[in-house]
Amino acid sequence: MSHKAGFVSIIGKPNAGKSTLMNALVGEKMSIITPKAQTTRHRILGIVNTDDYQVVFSDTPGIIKPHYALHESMMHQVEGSIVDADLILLVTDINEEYDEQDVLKKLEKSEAPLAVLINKIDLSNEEEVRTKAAYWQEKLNPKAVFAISALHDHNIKGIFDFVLENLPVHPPYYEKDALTDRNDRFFASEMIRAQVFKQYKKEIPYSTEVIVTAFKEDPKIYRISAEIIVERDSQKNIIIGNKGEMLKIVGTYARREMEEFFQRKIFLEMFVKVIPDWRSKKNYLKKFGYE
Ligand code: GDP
Ligand code: K
Ligand code: MG
Repeated sequence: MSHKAGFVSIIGKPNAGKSTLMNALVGEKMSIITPKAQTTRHRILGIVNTDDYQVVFSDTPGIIKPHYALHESMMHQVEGSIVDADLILLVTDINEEYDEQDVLKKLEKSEAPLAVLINKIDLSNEEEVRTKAAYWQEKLNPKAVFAISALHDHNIKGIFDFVLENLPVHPPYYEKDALTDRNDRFFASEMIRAQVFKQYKKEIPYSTEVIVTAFKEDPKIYRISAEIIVERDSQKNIIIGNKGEMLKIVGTYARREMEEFFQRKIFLEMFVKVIPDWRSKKNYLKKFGYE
């Protein structure tokens, strides 16, 4: 018996359900999920291991036209994951329009086998599913088309079986106990960022970055310090809220998520800092981990 291993790239437009799918496939809350576009800013690996195989899924930012240096970094990460891919899963929302070429152009960078996943079929009907499946078959001639609901775990096993069938014979790329390429600091900052996306409106989530500045692991408690970075003073006031009440809400929910994720008590302190136009400044982007 020969060991299989490979990279499986999950790509698509913003909000198609890529991160929900990734979490369903790996069985962990690895990627943050919110109803807002551009929640995912990095390529995040989720690794599934058995004795016989190692599947390395890449969750990626939704494909958009870049408006900031930040977006350019996000799109480079998508392209990197497509170039590396042994297999590509294109996630589409059954109700989204697909007239422009952004996503399809990116796919031209790879000859890896492709499956189109028509997601959110719980919000649609059989006739629409048939129409969309025929549309994708005609448009991209993929190796397979799946109708799924990532949120309701519908047909996820079918995708996993397809992935295993199409995975190359190869030794493992990572340690066989690795679950991801990201560290605990990254996941802590993502859990705070998820709350920023959920609790604030308009441009606030998009103007915010979260950096974990200290992560101290005591046996019974993790002590975490984080900076919430925004672009303007007015945004800082909104993040903090009247008498600090908004920041307190963010901290409470983020702490709960962390306690579940790390299976530890968490002490969390947060500071809000203004860095004008950080999204357009290459030096800050680099410092924040966007290559
Ligand atoms: P991403 O931007 O492509 O990573 O999408 P997310 O995974 O963050 O999901 C965007 C939104 O779509 C979230 O509110 C999800 O709960 C929702 N969503 C994802 N999959 C499904 C699905 O199968 N059915 C429904 N109804 N909603 C879904
Ligand atoms: K999203
Ligand atoms: Mg996402």
